[in-house]
Amino acid sequence: MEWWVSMPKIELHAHLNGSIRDSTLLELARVLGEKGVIVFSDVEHVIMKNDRSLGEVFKLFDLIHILTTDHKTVTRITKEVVEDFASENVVYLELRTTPKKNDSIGMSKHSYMEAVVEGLRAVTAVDIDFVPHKFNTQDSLNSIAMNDACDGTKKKKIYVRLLLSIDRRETTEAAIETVKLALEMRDLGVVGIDLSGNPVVGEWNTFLPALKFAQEQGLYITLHCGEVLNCQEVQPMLDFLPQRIGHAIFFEEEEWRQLKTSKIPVEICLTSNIKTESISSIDIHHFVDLYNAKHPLVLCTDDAGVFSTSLSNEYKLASTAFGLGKKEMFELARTGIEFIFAGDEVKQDLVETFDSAAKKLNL
Ligand code: 6MZ
Repeated sequence: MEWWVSMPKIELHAHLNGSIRDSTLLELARVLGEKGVIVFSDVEHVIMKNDRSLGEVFKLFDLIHILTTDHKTVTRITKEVVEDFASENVVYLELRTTPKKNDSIGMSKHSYMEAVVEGLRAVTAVDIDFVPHKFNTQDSLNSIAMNDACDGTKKKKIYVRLLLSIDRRETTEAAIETVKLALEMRDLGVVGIDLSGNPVVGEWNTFLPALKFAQEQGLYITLHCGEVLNCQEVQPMLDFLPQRIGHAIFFEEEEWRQLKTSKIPVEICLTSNIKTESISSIDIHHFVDLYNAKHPLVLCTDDAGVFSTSLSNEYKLASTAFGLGKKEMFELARTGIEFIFAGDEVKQDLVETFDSAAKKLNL
């Protein structure tokens, strides 16, 4: 197995509906095609298209949401996405998703999230730890003790924590509803809030009250920041001091300076940035500057399904494009532990996982 696959990795920026297998999307589309809800041949073409502008990506999400937004499907894709990440040795996954409301099928934001949690419970291929230990009761389904299978062999183990996304199309009230839901679901592994969605839609001030409330309540926060050129937003977002930001592409000189001083960790999504042409070529990607400045950063997939990538592939790509060896890439992955939205116990367990992998991989 190639080292970029076998080494343990930490995924901190993965959107649930962007991480679905193509085969699952096609199957769902075929079923809706047979019911006459969509025209399968039109949709097949859109799903299989490989290069998309950022605007086209958001059109695709509207289509994906038509295919996936019922409780059973949400449960299914959650299970599959977790198992896919675990199969490439992701040992800690923060999965983010936008709670959705659809009255016509009796879906509330709460029931959507229950379906997601049901998907976590349905994971069988690996051992999953998704309930923070302080909330873990004896009859809780997830447990570290499960790690030792009856036959003495060890199953792979993955930690999963959830972030609830506020979509930039939402109102202040809707955003606050999402934060309240996150607070209610803390005992089911919800640890924070993400601000995402089409970056040319909506305004920072609309979301600020909800984000402030989340911050006051002790939820972790990550913001999509500088994904497009927007002179009004980057500065207030950095001033807000989120625990992490995603992308950080369109920054002015003063904003780079502020970012580096604040040491806010950046979630870097190479393939996503290249495929959406937010960055014209990988050799001018800001990864290089941030890496050389020893700024905290973590490689992530963004939307592994939509961009046909995987976290292993992102490590391979960075290694090749920036001339970094196996040891440097392993160390880069390991530093991700510092930026996760989980407690010291989880961090310590991950340190041990990386230590033992270092021995196995001769690092
Ligand atoms: C901003 C993105 C995104 O939440 O339905 N999303 N937001 N920038 C990106 N870069 C390409 N990729 C995904 O997953 C899909 C949703 O995540 C956000 C969008 O709001 C998209 O609708 P969920 O599980």
